[in-house]
Amino acid sequence: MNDTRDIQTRQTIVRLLSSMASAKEISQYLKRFSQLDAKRFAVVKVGGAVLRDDLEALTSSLAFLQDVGLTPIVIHGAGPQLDEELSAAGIVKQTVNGLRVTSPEALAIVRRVFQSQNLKLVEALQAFDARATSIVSGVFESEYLDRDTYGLVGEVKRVNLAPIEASLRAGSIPVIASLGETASGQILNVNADFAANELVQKLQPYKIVFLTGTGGLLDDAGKVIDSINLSTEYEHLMSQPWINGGMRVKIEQIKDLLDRLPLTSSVSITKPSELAKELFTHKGSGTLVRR
Ligand code: X2W
Repeated sequence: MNDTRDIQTRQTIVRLLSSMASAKEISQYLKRFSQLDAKRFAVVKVGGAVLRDDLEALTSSLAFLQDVGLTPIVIHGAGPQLDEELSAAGIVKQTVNGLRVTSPEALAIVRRVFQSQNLKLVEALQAFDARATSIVSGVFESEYLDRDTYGLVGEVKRVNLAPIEASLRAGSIPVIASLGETASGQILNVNADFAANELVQKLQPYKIVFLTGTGGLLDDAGKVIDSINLSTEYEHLMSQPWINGGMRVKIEQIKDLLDRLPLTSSVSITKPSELAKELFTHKGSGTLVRR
């Protein structure tokens, strides 16, 4: 970072953060995060809807983290973009248990869309003077989930950190697409929440953040729920008629993720413009899910 940018960045940081919390509070978090090994800081999952609707806030929030010396690991989906492109190609959407049944014709489009969405974020970050590395293969070693049911859909068997570590060593934000590949090199469509889950198990990061369009899990009145304690609230929550399909899958996945992590782990669901608030203030933002 050059001197002018350094000063500008500091000023931006002071302005932004002083509106959120005390300097003491923010410094505590900054210190804690900067003492962590780079790959243990944060995994940030970005839904396709966020790439479509909130790219500017996403880019500035991620670039901001890099400016304060923290490099998040970004894994993204592309669900709505895939819906659109596949439908434009005349491929009718079919899902089983929330997963897209993927034919060979569909896979060609899935690969193209993932690549273009990945580059869109990387280029937006670079245009913001941030360093970012596009990673669209080589991370998620996969096998067919159930070929008869889902077609070319993968489940992750092993996470290869080498491309991510190389990016982090260069101080560059790894931007990872959720495409998998089999041992014989067949590319497979992997649900981005599943891929994020496996990445988190492998890295055991300090912060796990899901960025969504809604900025958190919503209650029956459409208001963001502050926090959920799965050990006492899971059954009750899942029995509520207003929990829709997408949210049900999300809560189940987060439960599965937290069940496999230390008890102290938590997941934050927020929106891009509130990422810094979530990371650097006691109050946080969005929904905090604990075990
Ligand atoms: C997902 C991958 C994209 C994704 C799909 O085809 O939609 C499967 O369902 P979001 O935006 O994070 O939902 N893959 C197998 O998960 O994107």
